[in-house]
Amino acid sequence: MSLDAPKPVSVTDAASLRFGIVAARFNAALVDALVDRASATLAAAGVPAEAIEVVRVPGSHEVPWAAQRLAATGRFHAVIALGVLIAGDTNHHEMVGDAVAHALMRVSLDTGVPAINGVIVVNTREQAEKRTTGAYDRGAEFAAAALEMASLHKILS
Ligand code: RBF
Repeated sequence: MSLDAPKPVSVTDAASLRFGIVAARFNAALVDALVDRASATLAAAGVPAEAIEVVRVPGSHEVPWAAQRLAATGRFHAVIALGVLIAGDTNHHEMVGDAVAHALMRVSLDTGVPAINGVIVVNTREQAEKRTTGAYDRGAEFAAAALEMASLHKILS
């Protein structure tokens, strides 16, 4: 996919926004880095720590279910789904990645709560590290998308 990520827009109502984060425990160190970087970006924008709820699930396959449950509570302006799928001997990671992307889109459209797809699908651990603990700050990018969508959600509700 393209690396031409959008510049973050300035969100003026961040202090009043609430976020749910779902994080897979598979590839825990890498996903934890996404959680930390996303949370730091939300905090830097002015989101209070108590306005962020983190839920853990076993793997990326379970992420959409928890995202749906969080969204259905009505407590959140956006939900951020985080996981890291790394290729093994087969293309199982691509199949799970596709299913997760479709399911998260359904969560967004069925609940009206934006669900940010922060499940990274890569071929190697090195690629995963670059995008989680390394130079590409995908956690910050996912949080920036969540801030923008949460603010829009509030305006358009
Ligand atoms: N979950 C992930 O989040 N990332 C992975 O890279 C990953 N690899 C898996 C590889 C295999 C062979 C299996 C069986 C599961 C893997 N899972 C992974 C876990 C998956 O998302 C889910 O938790 C389990 O399949 C149980 O539904």
